[in-house]
Amino acid sequence: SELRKRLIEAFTDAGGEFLSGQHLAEIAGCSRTAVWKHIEELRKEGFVFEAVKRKGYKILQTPEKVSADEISLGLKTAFLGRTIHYEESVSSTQKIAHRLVTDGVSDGTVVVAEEQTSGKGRMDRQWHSPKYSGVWMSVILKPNLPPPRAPQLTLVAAVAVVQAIEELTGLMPQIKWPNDILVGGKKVTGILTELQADSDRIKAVIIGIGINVNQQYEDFPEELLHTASSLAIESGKPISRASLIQSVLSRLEKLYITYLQNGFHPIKLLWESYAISIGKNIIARTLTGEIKGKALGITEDGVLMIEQEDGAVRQVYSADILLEND
Ligand code: BTX
Repeated sequence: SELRKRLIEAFTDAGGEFLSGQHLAEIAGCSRTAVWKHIEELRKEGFVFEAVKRKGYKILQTPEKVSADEISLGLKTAFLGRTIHYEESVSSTQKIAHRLVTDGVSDGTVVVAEEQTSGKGRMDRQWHSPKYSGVWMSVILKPNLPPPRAPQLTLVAAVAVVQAIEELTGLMPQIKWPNDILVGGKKVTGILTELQADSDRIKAVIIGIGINVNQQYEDFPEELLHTASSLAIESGKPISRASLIQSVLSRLEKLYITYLQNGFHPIKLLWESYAISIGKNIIARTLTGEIKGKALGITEDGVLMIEQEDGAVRQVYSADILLEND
């Protein structure tokens, strides 16, 4: 709107200084309440403001897009993300990636969107993916491997994301098997790995990575407030999504090459160094029931081992994990 344009111009002229609500109201020709509402709207579009009582508002960041150009500029990979498929708004980047695989795209193609209207979690759950505030991407890999090896790639991706978050924010994320990345006990990232395969060979794995980056508390739906967080909330500063994507891709490429050349073992060691649940009492909710016991670690295949009270060790291929004191 015209009014919002005037507000943006005022902030641009202010060059990073605080502008009082009163002053903004005069410039825009509206009430202070209306100014506040428009600022909320701008925040939803990716502007980041700091609001301080009696000082007013200061602009911290204008919306940064994660277009192919923005990601390519400065990307240090050999093949990962060399082809980027970018969209403003999609239902799910996974869906697009599946279609691209069927059409025959090259190994390492990445699909990125500013927003997902029905982002997918595991087991048909939803992944909340608001506009301009997160990394919503799908990475297409075509390893020459049998299908049962695919879950290991989820763990490869988890290590890459943890390392990228550490690099960009200084935070110390932890991994909850198999695919949750937590900061301060709250979920900041989810990973969903899907397959296209013949009976004995993987045609493509599609690794969906969702990272909460610049959301503020108000951007999360009520039901996620206690379990989810964003990198901006946890680190107290906005994070460049394009830089984060570049870092994830370059780390993922390195780890993936290590994995193909040397197998899962080196990845397993890294993964365990970030794992939160190992050695703790957990409950694994699987499709067929609950398994309770102590998480011993993961096998050389990436499968979770749980020691039950009677001493029996169970292997868990897919489950949701609760720490017993959660
Ligand atoms: P998951 O099944 O482990 O987690 C889904 C659950 O997490 C939801 O049921 C909800 O409770 C919670 N949740 C939903 N949205 C968020 C969020 N933004 N932050 C924290 N918790 C949330 C995890 O599945 C796998 C998610 C992969 C998402 C990526 S985004 C790019 C790609 N495209 C796509 O559609 N999915 C993947």
